[in-house]
Amino acid sequence: MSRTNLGTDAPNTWCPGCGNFSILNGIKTVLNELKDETCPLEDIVIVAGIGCHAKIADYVDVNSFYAIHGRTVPVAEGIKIARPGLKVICFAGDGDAYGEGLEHLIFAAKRNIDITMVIHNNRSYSLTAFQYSPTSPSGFKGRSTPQGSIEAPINPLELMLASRATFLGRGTSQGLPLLMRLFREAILHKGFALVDVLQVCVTFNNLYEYYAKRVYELQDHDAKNPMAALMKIREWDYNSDAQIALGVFYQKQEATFEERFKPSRVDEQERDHKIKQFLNDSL
Ligand SMILES: Cc1ncc(C[n+]2csc(CCOP(=O)(O)OP(=O)(O)O)c2C)c(N)n1
Ligand code: SF4
Repeated sequence: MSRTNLGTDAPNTWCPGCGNFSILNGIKTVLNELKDETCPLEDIVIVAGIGCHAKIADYVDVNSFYAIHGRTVPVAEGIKIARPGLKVICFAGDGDAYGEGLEHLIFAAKRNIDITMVIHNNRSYSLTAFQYSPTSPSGFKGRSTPQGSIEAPINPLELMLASRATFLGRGTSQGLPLLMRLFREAILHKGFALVDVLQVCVTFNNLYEYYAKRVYELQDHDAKNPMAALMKIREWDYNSDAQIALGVFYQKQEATFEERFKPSRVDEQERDHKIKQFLNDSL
C-alpha cells in the first residue's frame, strides 16, 4: 500500500461490519489532510492499548507504540514530555481507558497534557469475548454478568469535564463526516482532547439500530460554557433511552502541562551545566 493512503500490509482481523473500520478510515484521511497543512507524518505517534481497538496501530503507517492494557496514557505522556514537538494520538477501548487506565486518564486531563485520546467505546470488553465494561448499561448480559449487570454505567464525558479536560467531543462509528471533523479538531487542539466514539461491536454488542434512532448533532451549542456542556453531556447518561447528542461539547484554551513544565526543563539544563563546570574546576 502506498504511503499516501497510510495503509499497511498487516492483515486486518476485525470482524466485517465492526465500527473500528470507520475510526481507521477517518483517522487515515485526517492525518493525510493534516500532513499537507501543519503536521508532517513523521511528527505523528500513535499509542494503542490492548483490545480489538488496539490493532489500529498495525493498520496506520505512522510511528506507533503498543502499550499494555490501561497504559496508553502514561506512555503518551512520556513521549510528549520527552519530545514536545510530536503529535501523540492514543487509541484506547472503554475497558482500557475508562476501566483499568482510568486514574491515568483523570490525571492527564487534570494536567492538560497535549495529547489526543480516541476512545473506541463499544461498551464491552470485546477482545476477551464480551465482559461488561464501565460504560455497559444496567442489565447488560455479558460473559461475566450472565444474569445482567447490577451496576449503572459511568458517564465518561461528565467525568472528564470534572477532571478539567479542555476538549470533549462525541461521535459514532456510523457518522464518518462528523467523526473526521472531531478527529481534526481534537488533534489541532492544544491540550488534553478526548473524543468518545460510540463504536459498534457488531459481533457482541450490536447497537447500530439503538444509536441510529437516538443520535443528533449539537446545534447552537456554546462549547465555551462548562454549564452548557454539562447539561448536554448529562442529557444521555449511557443508560437511558434519551436522545444522544454528538459533536464538540466543551473546548477551552489553557496553558498545557508541557508549557508549564518548560521552566523547570531549562533549570535542569542550567543545573547540569553547573555540575559539569564544578566537576571540571575541581579536577
Ligand atoms: C494488564 C492487563 N489486564 C487485563 C488484560 C486482559 N485484557 C486484554 S484486552 C481486555 C479488554 C479489552 O476491552 P476494551 O479495552 O474495551 O477493548 P476492545 O477489545 O473492546 O476494543 C482485557 C481485560 C491484559 N491483557 N492486560
Ligand atoms: S469483536 Fe467486536 S470490536 Fe472486536 S473486531 Fe469484532 S466487531 Fe469489532
